[in-house]
Amino acid sequence: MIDVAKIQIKAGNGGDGKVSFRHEKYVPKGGPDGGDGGKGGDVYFVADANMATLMDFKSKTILAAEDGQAGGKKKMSGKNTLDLHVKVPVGTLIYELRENDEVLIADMNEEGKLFLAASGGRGGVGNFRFRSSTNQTPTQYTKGVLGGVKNIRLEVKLVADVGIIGLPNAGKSTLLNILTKANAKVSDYPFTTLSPNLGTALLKSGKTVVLADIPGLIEGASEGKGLGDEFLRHVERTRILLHLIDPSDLIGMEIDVVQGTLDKYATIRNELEQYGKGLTDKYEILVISKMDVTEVAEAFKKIQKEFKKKKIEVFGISGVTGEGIEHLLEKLDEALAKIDKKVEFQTATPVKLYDLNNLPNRRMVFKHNRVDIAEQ
Ligand SMILES: Nc1nc2c(ncn2[C@@H]2O[C@H](COP(=O)(O)OP(=O)(O)OP(=O)(O)O)[C@@H](O)[C@H]2O)c(=O)[nH]1
Ligand SMILES: [Mg+2]
Repeated sequence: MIDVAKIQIKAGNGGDGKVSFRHEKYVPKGGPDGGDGGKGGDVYFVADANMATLMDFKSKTILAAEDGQAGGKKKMSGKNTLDLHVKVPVGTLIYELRENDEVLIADMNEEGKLFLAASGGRGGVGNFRFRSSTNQTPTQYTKGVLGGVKNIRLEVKLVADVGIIGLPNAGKSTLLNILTKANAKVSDYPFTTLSPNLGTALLKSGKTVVLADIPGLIEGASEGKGLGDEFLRHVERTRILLHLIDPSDLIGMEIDVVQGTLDKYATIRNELEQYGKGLTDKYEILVISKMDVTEVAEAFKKIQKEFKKKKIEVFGISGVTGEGIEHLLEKLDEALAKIDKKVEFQTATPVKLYDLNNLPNRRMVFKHNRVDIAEQ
């Protein structure tokens, strides 16, 4: 899924230089003492791994750093203002829109990457600096330089290692918050999450895993029902599915808790199937949530047994007591290791090696500081 936003960024203008003269008790008209203006704030983009989408830019389309302060009396320079740091998701491409074309100016491909997109204007010069033997009462000053203004298009493809999927209210955001330091909104009504939240967790193997809390899917999502198939597109860009099922709302219903759980599983799997694009081929970890609820814990063994018949392993967790969380993290570690191996294998395409002395006149591919030549 590609998320795009058009925004304008404005760096701060420099503050103007000041014209002023000293006023002291017995010196009615002292020398010039107007200070210089401060520098305007720069606009930077910062790649932030905890940000998932460009949603924030849909409502806020003009982002301006503050102007530098004007110079003051007594040779006081105006304050330089703080720079503006605009957070964007890791993987954001930043294009500058010019009159007839657009130019890629940055690829925010790494966590913490900082990119100076527009520089603040220099401050103007106060009249103190214009003093000379022939100009003892200078009234000259210069204005601050205007800050840079750019029209920008942001584009991001969402990528996460693990997509937490399930029906609304399953406890997806709660789980994301427990597994990572995310601060996703949790509430007891469906569709609390309207756009994916991201979080990162450090696994025992030392690997970092990025998890995305995908908004609730419902029957018909693949045809645009509920929050629609947009979210299935987010699922497309994950490598592992963490399918979360909450049996607690089946308690007291006519349907048996175990059967209801199987039905819930089938509903989501069916939507993944309908959507296509290989979603059902993804590695899936099935997790039962809300194990702190007595009836859920009681039904768990039976649920496990039923899924075992389908050769599906089931984990149980509680977002309230933390039960099963460690075990789940271990499972994620194991799953990632398996998948990494597979990907390595798939991407190991044969490349013929040359050194600098026997370069034929072919397309060059730079890889790992070595010159490789791709066969054409
Ligand atoms: N008892 C219990 N309640 C839980 C647990 N996990 C989540 N909840 C509650 O279930 C409700 C829904 O939790 P959320 O984390 O918002 O669920 P969600 O799947 O993100 O929901 P949507 O974003 O609306 O799809 C909240 O009231 C949570 O407090 C759990 O393990 N045990
Ligand atoms: Mg949620």
